[in-house]
Amino acid sequence: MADLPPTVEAVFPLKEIDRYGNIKKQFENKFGHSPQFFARAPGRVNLIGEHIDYCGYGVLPMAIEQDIIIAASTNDKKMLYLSNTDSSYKDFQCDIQNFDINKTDPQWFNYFLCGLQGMTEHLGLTNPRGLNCMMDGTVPKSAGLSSSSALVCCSALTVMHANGLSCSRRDLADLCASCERYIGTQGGGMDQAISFMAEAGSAKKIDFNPLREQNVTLPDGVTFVISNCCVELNKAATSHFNTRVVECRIASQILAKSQSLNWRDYKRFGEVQEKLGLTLEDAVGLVKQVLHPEPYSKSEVCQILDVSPEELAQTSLSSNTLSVESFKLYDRATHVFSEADRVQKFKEICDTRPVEAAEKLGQLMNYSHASCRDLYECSCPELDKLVDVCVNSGALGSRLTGAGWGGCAVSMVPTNQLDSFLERVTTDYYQKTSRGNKVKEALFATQPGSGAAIYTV
Ligand code: ADP
Ligand code: NG1
Ligand code: MG
Repeated sequence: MADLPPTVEAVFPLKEIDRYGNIKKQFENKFGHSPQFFARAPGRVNLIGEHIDYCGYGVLPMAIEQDIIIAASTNDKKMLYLSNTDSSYKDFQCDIQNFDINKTDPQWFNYFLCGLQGMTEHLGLTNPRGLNCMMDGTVPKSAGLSSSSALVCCSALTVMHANGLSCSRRDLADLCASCERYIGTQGGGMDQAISFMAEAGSAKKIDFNPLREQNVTLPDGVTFVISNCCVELNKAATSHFNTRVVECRIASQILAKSQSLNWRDYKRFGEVQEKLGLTLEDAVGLVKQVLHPEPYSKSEVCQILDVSPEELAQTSLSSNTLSVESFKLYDRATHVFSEADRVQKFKEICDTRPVEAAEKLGQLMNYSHASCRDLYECSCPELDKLVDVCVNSGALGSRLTGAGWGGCAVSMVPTNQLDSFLERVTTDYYQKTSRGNKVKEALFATQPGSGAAIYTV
């Protein structure tokens, strides 16, 4: 069936042979036998549409070459044995059916457990097989390229295949979006969707509820370049991410209430907009009319929604945002509606190819970054500096990608200026900030890569 993740015999591209060979060798050293199969799931770069998937709006990512690979075999001991080729990630073992996912200390193996638990529940596995796994990752971690989701997706795929089962790519994407929330972050479904649905050579417009995808052909003559500002932020270890999710939820509920809707039925801007039959432009107008630009205190929110703080915790907060006291509803809502509009415009330009298409796309990327920086406040000084350097080095557009507060920028660069762009960014960001030794893994051109797959041996 075309919709299943491909299961292919392990004939690897030449440049990958050494990597898979090394993972196999490390697996054999650890477990004393050869792996039965490999699972692979890629990270992604989001070209535009930041922090809007969990509000119900479409996004425009593409898979990258960097990925998580798991070499695996089954065991009869009902145990999970998990190792990593990077020895800074310590070995982990637990009963395959009996474990806890720690939300307050999100260590690496907890992301694997998210995939394991999601798959076990989804497939109704009453008797899952024990697993021996060796993991290898090349997605820069905590840098907005979705190393966490690549890991969760790869884990789910491993569990599925080890138990002789199959599941469509769409179901896998939906289920992994849900089960990554066991780690505590209340994200949307962008990362898991592109990891499973990606096709080499094409970016995708991904829409949600229900999950849908369309190929987007990027303009000729430009190359997308990723640059990591080298500041890391683990989204599950802090409340930055969930605070934004919660601000959007509360703003949706206040907008719904202002229009006499039953606000308890609403959690996302997209649902409110649809119910009211508004365009995105109308929705920005409604924000101006209903919300005030100054931050809202928790007591003001409680007063508007006519609930106690305890009730607000139930209707709107997450466990790690219970003590947040100030909510910037106006700015967050304005970002989401205007960013959703930029995604639509970006797709339209890719589809219709007007004159100066690449320049127009670049401008949308620049506006997106400004909105993330100023309205959503999910950038950081190093990332802002890097985006400025990218624009001054010849990028037609540059913006933070992924959740932010550190991590990567994505820039659209005329292919005939790629070499000079890379040189200038190296000098003006990496060397000037004493990060010159990191440039090899931090700055690279990228192409739309392929989606998750199983390789049998
Ligand atoms: P990202 O933006 O990369 O998704 P997150 O903060 O969501 O960042 O997740 C990063 C976490 O994922 C890391 O702290 C680590 O626990 C886990 N992780 C990422 N890559 C690997 C890897 N190669 N091996 C083990 N764990 C990894
Ligand atoms: P990263 O940066 O990959 O952890 C997160 C969310 C996405 C999306 C982006 C911001 C998860 C698993 N991922 O990505 O759903 O909201 O931030 O656009 O929560
Ligand atoms: Mg992540």
